[in-house]
Amino acid sequence: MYNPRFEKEAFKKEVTNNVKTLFRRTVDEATPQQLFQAVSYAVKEVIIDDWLATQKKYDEDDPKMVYYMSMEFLMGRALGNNLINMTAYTEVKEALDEMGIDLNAIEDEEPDPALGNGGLGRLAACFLDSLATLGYAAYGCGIRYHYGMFKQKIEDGYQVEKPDNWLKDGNPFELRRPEYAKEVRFGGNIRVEYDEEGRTHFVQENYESVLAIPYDYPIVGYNNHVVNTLRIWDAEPIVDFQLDSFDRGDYHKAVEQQNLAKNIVEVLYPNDNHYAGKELRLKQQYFFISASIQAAIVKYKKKHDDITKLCEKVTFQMNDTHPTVAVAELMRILLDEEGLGWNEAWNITTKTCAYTNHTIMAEALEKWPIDLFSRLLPRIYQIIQEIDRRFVEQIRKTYPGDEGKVKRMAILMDGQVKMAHLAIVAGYSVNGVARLHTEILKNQELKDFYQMMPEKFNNKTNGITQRRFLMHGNSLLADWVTDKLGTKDWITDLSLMSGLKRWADDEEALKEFMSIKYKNKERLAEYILEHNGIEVDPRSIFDVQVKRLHEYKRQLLNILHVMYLYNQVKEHPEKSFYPRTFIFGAKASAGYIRAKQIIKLINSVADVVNNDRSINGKLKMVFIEDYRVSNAEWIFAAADVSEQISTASKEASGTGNMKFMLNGAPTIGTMDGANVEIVEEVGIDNAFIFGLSSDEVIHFELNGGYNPMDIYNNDPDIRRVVDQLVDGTYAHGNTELYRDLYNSLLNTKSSSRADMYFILKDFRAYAQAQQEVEEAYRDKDRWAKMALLNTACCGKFSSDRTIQEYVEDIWHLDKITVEV
Ligand code: 26W
Repeated sequence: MYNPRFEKEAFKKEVTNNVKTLFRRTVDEATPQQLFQAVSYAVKEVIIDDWLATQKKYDEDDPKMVYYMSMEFLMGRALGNNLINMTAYTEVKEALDEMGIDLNAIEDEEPDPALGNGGLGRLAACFLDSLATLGYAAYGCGIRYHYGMFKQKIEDGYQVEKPDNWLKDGNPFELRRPEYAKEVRFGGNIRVEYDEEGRTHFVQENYESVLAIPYDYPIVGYNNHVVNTLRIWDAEPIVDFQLDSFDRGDYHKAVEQQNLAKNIVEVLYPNDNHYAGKELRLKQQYFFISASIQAAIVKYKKKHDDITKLCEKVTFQMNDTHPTVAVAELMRILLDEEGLGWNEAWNITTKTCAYTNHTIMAEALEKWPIDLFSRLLPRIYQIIQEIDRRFVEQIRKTYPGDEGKVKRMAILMDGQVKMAHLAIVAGYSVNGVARLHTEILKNQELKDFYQMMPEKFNNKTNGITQRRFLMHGNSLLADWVTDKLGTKDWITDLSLMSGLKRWADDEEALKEFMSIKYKNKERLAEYILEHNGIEVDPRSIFDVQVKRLHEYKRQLLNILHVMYLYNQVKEHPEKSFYPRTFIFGAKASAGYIRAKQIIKLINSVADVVNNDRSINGKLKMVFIEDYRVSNAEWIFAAADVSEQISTASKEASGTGNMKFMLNGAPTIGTMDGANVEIVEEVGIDNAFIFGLSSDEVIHFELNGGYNPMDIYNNDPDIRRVVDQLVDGTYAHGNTELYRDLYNSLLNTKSSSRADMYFILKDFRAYAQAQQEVEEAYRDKDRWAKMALLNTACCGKFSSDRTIQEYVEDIWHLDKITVEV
């Protein structure tokens, strides 16, 4: 497709000129990093035209907008994605080729922006892509962390965290907007004043403050000229450090404000699903929320003078409880700055805020100690007290005499502020992220709330963007899909993928499909050789588990099964065994000791297995260092088998599962999260499902767990692998290295319940399912068909579908079109 805005000669000239003005160099002299910058600025130039046009259109049409409030946006690299969405990838690649520049190499120079941990952050990024592509007005609101998710190095098998200095060379796509700076206040005390009319005013005194400076990133929609904005806030001291404050004896205060500004945005908390109660984290939350809400109100008031109609133009979507102070900050502005009464303010707030829950893991729930919270955010705390007082009154009215309800549902209880309760009480919508997850919320975790306000609860099954995870990550398959469907429309309507079903029995098509998979496996094999020094055979089954490391995700089940297979292969060399490569990728939260032991164990087993010549390379294991968005794209493209083996009920949705499916990898997994819906779409015969159901898990949990010793005592194969954790097999004779993992399974010493995540309970069923994977893979035609059907049936899992549902059921946004 000819794209006049990326006319080759003009683009080449632009790049050459950028190299000259930015770096005083010629193209030949420029470093790859400099070329990346020069190319990015040339692309940005075109994006800005659309950005301006989009903002102008918003000004004219005044559509309702969603502010997607999130502590995390795991964007991944922008250059390639922007080129794809501007439909200019091929042209630019050719233009650069003619200049002797390799676009792929240039793309590799871009730091992978990792302002997020895992699923929740990447979901936010996919949502922004879909919002722009569907033509909805949206802002992403977040934090410009100076250091994103740490870089992971593996040293001697252990995870070592290195800082991710992603801004060190500057970021070509960002735009600093000091003219929209906002002040954010912390601490101090609240003084009550009365005016002539007897109205109360709350004045915050002796506070510390920082200046929030927005940086805007363009979010390019696919082929529609829509460019939305991700606005992330940086912090600066409110007044420059001045000597005269020293004279005034305020030296200390000046230094403190300086430090506050520096610390607040310094680093992303690398915790996934674990609440640690750190004061700095609460500061981060209030910092970006206060700035974002203030900015949203200013923007609204520019066009509208009736603040009570805010909900007609604005929705604040809270990505988990992390942004939930938004509720109280909005109340504060309405009460203290707009001068509304409580009922009026509450009425607006409860029509404007909505909440998404992403986890039922108890340890993830944010419950701030009241003393910390009230000290840091005194006015916000007052407001929450009043919200709580009124809510408790309402509980007592609805359930007279039932103080159990009050205890379970109050926002303030046992010295804590329960953020989820605040979000539910103030939100007009509460949604889970997959059907099963939403049912568990309604029937277990949030049962009391569901009974009292059922109308708020709804499900929005997650999705992923096919632009990044097929077009960019797997261009061979993307082109094949276009060819087979005879249209490119699947790029914005993934339901069209079902048209591929008619190729499921076509021998030629199946061959093509599998040969693309093979090429992607070769590409990954090269990456592995380069990064791990391990040779893997692309003809072996690529069995992949990539995701954050967490006990509930059960990487340990996977690894114990590899240990079991290894025992089998050694013991029965005569038995046929289809060669397999087990691929892992995972970051562990820096303070999560057991997760880090599991990484060490993966690497230890890999060492033994990969170096055992007696097994003829039948088994290989690879731990891919520094799993992140950019290498994920290649990994999904190359996977044969998708490991989704969480303890049923624990994984809210999963989104990696959808990326594998899109790329033609059948799932081996439990009936958990969105796996349930994946199986529904693709058919039970095209997946490998095993293990306890979520009802069974919940039942066991309500009855104090189960006794893994029965299994250990009666299943010699299981007993053997469990014992191998402490007999030195994988630890050069050290019997203590994995003692804690051993104990966690059998509870001989550990304090928590034995085998909390039902690893031994599900082991046999898992091994059986893996056996079925092997048999299915041996039958080439059957496997190819299964793989193709996974791609063909993935239509539901586009984030375009998810966003459309949010729009229809929760946000009620107006579609806009932009012409240039
Ligand atoms: C307070 C610490 C903390 C940090 C992050 C608590 C909880 C989180 C997130 C909710 C963890 C997360 O990323 N959850 C994942 O969200 C995805 C998107 O909805 C789901 O697909 C995953 O199942 C869920 O684990």
